[in-house]
Amino acid sequence: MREPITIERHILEQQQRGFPKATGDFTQLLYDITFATKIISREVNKAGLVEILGATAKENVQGETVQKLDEYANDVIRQTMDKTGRVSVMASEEVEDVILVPQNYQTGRYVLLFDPLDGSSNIDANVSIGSIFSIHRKISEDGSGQREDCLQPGYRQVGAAYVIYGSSTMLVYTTGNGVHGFTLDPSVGEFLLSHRNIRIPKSGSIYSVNEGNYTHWEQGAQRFVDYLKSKDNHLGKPFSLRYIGSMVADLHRTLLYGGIFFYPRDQKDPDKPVGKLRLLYEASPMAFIFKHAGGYASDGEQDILTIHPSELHQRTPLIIGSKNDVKLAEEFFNGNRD
Ligand code: P6P
Repeated sequence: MREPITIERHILEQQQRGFPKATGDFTQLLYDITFATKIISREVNKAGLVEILGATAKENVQGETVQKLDEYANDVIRQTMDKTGRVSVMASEEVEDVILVPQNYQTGRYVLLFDPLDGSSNIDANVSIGSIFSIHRKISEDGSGQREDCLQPGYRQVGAAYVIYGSSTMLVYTTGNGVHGFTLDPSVGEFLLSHRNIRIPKSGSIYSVNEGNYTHWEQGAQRFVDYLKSKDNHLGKPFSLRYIGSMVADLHRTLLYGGIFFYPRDQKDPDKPVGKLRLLYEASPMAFIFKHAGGYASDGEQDILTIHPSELHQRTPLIIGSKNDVKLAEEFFNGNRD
């Protein structure tokens, strides 16, 4: 029997190996995140049985209907994290402004950005959904954290993680020293190491995009998809299309199997000219994870991790996956290839 390695032990070993002088705050912050996601997993996995499915009467800052589980997940993460003394400020996809540490509680050295439940419009159909986390160090001088601490480029992240609530609940994280996957064993309530040092194939044979938006795309994106579907591409056969419409699920498959996922800019919605996905708590943490698994993420012109954010909820086109496939996409998107 393989020795069970809990995520707690793995995080500690990573810290001892990488940051021997660390205070343990970062390690504890990661533990806190895993605790919050265990609670969310419990609710997601019984959602069909208790009155927590469906939508609230509210809209979030994105103008999207807030699902009951969205709100629940957001509250669980905020309440788990905001009094630990490890974060200075947080930002959530569900909350318009930054989330400050409550008065009379100690602030910490870290910044947590999160999408509490991505893909939540799929909840009622029992499609896999996920939580996404991005961790930065505080950079502002004074005690309490502030907006500028959240508006950092992705290359400054010190950690990133996602949890996929699917046929099993899996947590995938990196602190810059490889990408590691853990599967929740609900019988003991522990995340156990199941995918050691995940590496994405350099090239793949699967593409993942909502082709329903084809007519709204710029020409480069259209030509790229035409190329992928032709038998004259570099594979000599058409790519397979897989699209779940839940980013964490689509990206988890891409990370494990290889290939490319993209949500390009489109003219479909004048309010979202650069595409639908958000930079700070979706594209950036996923780009950090894919980078440390040997993959790459671009907005069509530049590495996602080099973008300097100006707004908490700013959107970005996203092309992410096997490095060779994303670099090829950039050539089409830039008009250097047709
Ligand atoms: P579309 C879910 O709402 C989400 O934010 C991502 O999880 C997913 O990749 C995308 O939107 C799907 O968007 O326009 O294809 O339905």
